[in-house]
Amino acid sequence: MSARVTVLSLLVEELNSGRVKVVDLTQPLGADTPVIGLPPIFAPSPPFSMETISSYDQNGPAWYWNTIHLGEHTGTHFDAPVHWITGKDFANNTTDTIPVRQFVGAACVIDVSKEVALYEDFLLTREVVQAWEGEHGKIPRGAWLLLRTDWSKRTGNEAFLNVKADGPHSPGFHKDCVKFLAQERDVLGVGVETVGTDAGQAGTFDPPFPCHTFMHGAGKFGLASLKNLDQLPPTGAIVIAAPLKIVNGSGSPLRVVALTPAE
Ligand code: 23J
Ligand code: MN
Repeated sequence: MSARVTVLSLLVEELNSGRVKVVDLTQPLGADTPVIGLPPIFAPSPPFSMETISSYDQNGPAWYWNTIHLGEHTGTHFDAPVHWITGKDFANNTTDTIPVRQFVGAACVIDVSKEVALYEDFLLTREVVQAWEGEHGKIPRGAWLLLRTDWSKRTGNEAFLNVKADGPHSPGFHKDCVKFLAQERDVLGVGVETVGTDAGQAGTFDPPFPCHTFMHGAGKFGLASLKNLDQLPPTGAIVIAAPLKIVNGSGSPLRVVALTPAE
């Protein structure tokens, strides 16, 4: 008697042989994790902090554990549609109600790292996406659009947040591109290497924060502060991104992993 061969038993074989790799797209989460800075008229998100409950001591002689305190949108994190006012009235728009099917999706990776190296406020346009589609095929419905900028290779919070006299500078999406991806390609959402899915200067755009406005306004998701996008092919990888089941949560830190063909 032998077990039935299924796509899942084949996947296990491929994982065991190394023909499929698991890539960690997650930044470490700790006190040094950079947090988005907003104009001071708005409430800030606190930095991550951790306090020991016990450490094999009189507070717990055989166990070690901590309490953590953090904003939902800290480090590598998931943005739910309810995060933005444009997404507040959708059904199943919170971390605890999004159908789990949506936590697994194909990845389309657009590499704009060369453009971003030359211009840190680079915005992805619909034209660049369509040129990518000419080479790699049409973005399938329900896929993550991951923007590879190599921004995660910046070392230190100062270079990563890149705040200047006129505010933060980092790449993102042009509003027409966001509408195209959400409405004409029906993506699951967008994932980025920067601190948020909007460009650093997006607070000055019309409308402000167009990526949040139009993605969440279409019931779509966001993934921020990803890394290792340079280890993914343009197509062919699968992303697993399941936020914590926070009741009424607007998002959560999470471990994001990709399954990708080796080589
Ligand atoms: C609140 C306000 C503006 C932005 C954000 C949060 C994020 O980027 C986020 O983490 O969702 S731009
Ligand atoms: Mn967020």
